Amino acid sequence: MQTRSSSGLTLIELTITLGIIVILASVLLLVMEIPELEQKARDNKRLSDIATIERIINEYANNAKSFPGIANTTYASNVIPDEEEGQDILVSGWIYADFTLYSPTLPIDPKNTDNHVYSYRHNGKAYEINASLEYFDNLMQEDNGDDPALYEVGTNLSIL
Ligand SMILES: [Ca+2]
Repeated sequence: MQTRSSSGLTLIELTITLGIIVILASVLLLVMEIPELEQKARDNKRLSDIATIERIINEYANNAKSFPGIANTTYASNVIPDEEEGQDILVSGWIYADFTLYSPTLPIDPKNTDNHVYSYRHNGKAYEINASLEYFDNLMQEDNGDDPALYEVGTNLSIL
């Protein structure tokens, strides 16, 4: 016959109860971390996309001897530019240029809303690309750009 402890629980029952509490606590912690993990994942994609866009712009500029897009025009990844009349070029993404030699697509922000877009502008001499990060605030503050709320890369970070 099994003897009961003074509290009414056997050691096995106590162990199982503690085990269940530990599992529930772990699941709760994991669920609480999911939004943060998703923000991190989107930011990692943004950092990789911006590096890709920078590569495409540099390859285009090296070949064409001019930066892609119309000078002093801001392009955003949530707006596809119209192919303008009289200009017979294939617009292959959100920057008004033909990138087919350099990339099949031009990356867009994983959210691609007004608050989270990639943007690009050049002035004929230099260019800047921006992204809005959700998690890595330090990268936006330490990129030497003029806006601490944007992740800025390029050859002149005061164009945008
Ligand atoms: Ca800037």
